[in-house]
Amino acid sequence: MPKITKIIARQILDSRATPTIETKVTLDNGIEGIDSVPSGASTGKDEALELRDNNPAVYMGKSVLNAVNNVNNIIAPRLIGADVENQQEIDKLLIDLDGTPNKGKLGANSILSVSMSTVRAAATTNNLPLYKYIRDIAERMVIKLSPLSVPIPLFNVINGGKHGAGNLNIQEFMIIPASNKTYHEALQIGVEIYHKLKETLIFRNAVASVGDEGGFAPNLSTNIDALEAIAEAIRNSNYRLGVDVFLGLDLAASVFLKNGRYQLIDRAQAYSPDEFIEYLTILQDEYKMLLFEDPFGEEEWDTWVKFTSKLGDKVFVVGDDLLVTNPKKLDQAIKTHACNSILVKLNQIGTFTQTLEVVKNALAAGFKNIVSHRSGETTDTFVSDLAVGLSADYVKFGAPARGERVVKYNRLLEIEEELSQKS
Ligand code: 2PG
Ligand code: MG
Repeated sequence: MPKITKIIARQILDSRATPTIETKVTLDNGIEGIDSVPSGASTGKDEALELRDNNPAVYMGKSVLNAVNNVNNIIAPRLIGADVENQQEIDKLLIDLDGTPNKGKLGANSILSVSMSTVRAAATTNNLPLYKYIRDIAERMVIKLSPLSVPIPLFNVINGGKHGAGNLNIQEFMIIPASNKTYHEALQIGVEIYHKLKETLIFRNAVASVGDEGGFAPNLSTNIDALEAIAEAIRNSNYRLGVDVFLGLDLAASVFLKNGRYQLIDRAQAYSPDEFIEYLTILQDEYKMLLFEDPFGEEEWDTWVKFTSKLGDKVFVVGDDLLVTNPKKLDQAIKTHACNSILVKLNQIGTFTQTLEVVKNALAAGFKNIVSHRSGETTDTFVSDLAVGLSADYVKFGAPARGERVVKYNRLLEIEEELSQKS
């Protein structure tokens, strides 16, 4: 029974030059687990609290020294001597130590960094790949998992909204390889279309620099222009839209919902909720859309319900800001049929065990689960192993470009190879 002997947190940087927290857990057999936590830009209002120092003189208020201090001086003394294999107990202790519903006292960033690092240290001490250890925990929690395989990625190839240049309202324009592809085939599709898209954007005289998630942040004037550029890139590739590859959108619609209406740059007049449902239905048909994430505001439950009853048998209607990986919100969505898929983000809820509990409930209700990064990332690959361990239906790790995204895709390649050698 390996015991925790040391926990040390540090402030490091994420991919947006913003401080975040990394924690190292050491065991009595010398084994270490190190993980760091990501950070969102378009956050749901009910996410667990990300503790920042808010001192404008230091890193423009974004430093996380209080969160670091909470790990080193409040959490560590309580966890020294704990059995690292008892993750549920560890997470319960972290939750109790914080004592607030949204981890507002110690910060979800400090709590999660410890939670992830203990899982990793326990996996290593058991001589197991992280995904396998995660799967073993999930099985012990009686989560209904599909067979072990590497999920298909959703590639966010154009970054708009809060991740882009500020011109496009829609946050993520995604390409989705068909589900009959293997992971490495899907990766190749994503990469080849990504390069074709760059050519297409250059041909259109649109700037081909990238946004927060490695997708292009072009100076196009409408959201439809972005979809057209992607459709053209696919036509110029070896793949067929609607056969080999589909499209998806994360609208993060709360950002452009103003006074009950959805305001896109594509037209002067804002859409009423019903008109917006109609608009998305047309897009679905024209662009072979397979997925809509946060198509409506996070409080607009009635609109979600209408949309899901209309299109839910054709597309994944994904709750991200709507559900914030929170069991109560998920419950509401299951009861009302507001969506049919959940975006799973560890730092929205703040511990490993709670994340698995949410996934358990989602799968029991027949929801699809998509394991996701955040727009502010580190080179941590925990989410790759989490996705495989939980047999996620999809992963969402951004574009296949930029180190903090690519490292996650590369980890999946490694796992795919390992799994194929075993079978
Ligand atoms: C999202 C995410 C990740 P952020 O909205 O799905 O792509 O963005 O991390 O900024 O919330
Ligand atoms: Mg989202």
